[in-house]
Amino acid sequence: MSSSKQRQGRVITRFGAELLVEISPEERLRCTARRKFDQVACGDYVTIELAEHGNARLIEIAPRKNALTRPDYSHRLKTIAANIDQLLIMVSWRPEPFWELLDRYLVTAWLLDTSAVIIMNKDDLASQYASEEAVQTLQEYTQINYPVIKTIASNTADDAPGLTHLQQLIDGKTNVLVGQSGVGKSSLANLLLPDKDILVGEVSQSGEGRHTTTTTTLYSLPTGGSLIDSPGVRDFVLPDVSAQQLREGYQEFAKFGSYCKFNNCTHAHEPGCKVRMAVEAGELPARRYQRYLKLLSDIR
Ligand SMILES: Nc1nc2c(ncn2[C@@H]2O[C@H](COP(=O)(O)OP(=O)(O)OP(=O)(O)O)[C@@H](O)[C@H]2O)c(=O)[nH]1
Ligand SMILES: [Mg+2]
Ligand SMILES: [Zn+2]
Repeated sequence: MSSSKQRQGRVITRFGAELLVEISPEERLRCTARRKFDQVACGDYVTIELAEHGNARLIEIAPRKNALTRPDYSHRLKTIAANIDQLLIMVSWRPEPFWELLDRYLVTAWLLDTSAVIIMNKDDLASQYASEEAVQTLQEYTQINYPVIKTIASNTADDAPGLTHLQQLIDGKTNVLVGQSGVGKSSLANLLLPDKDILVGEVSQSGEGRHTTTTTTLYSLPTGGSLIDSPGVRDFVLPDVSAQQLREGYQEFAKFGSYCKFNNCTHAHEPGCKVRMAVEAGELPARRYQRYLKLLSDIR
């Protein structure tokens, strides 16, 4: 029976047409994927078939709950990770925070129907590099109810601030670490996975990490759930979003936006816009709103 040669598992990582699939905590198998499975990605649930000589091949990808995508060098959308419960969006004080990128990831989390956690790493560098404006900008995310956790990923697990809180938030979920290159994603992954040895980039004078992460990899968390470390980005372009999706992705607008004069209000220039009034009254953070207007003009 061929079915006795079939196994189900989850994709841990992919190198071209080669996949590493976790069948159980004790068993991992290498297998190959044919071209029709070009979109298979880290986090996919798959069925593989064992062949002779220890070879295995992919025969089915289970329907996905969601997928995080990014355009590749030829501007084709590539799946980074599939079946995600939560985005861990990391920024740092150096490289300095790229707030617009953070906002795009927050909209993406809304689109993918995942929760989001904002991680401000390298908090040891705050006194040296954090401007007052940047500190306030970060504080504004707390104000609009996103969990914000400050970490020092270069510390050891014993004296790493925020780690316990973060562990509680990621427990049992499939979490993906995203953010600019060099912010410390792999360093934090090392802290959360003490028995792994994930390569971390030593930042040279040019600011370029030498061990920059090049493949997305899923790691099982000791307490259940998993953590996916992904390569850093220079930029992250929103996948095709409509103006409506963008404004819905700015979740703090919702409680004001339902009272706007026009029910398709873009919250940009319309009369009777309650979102803009809330911004003017200081009830919504103005900087977030300005970034929203920028993203709105980008998609038009
Ligand atoms: N001072 C300080 N340095 C840190 C901290 N966390 C990480 N680093 C350093 O930052 C550099 C980059 O860390 P990585 O973990 O490789 O960053 P990354 O986000 O995985 O980068 P990519 O894989 O290129 O996306 C390394 O030199 C780390 O040692 C921190 O909390 N404080
Ligand atoms: Mg990395
Ligand atoms: Zn409005």
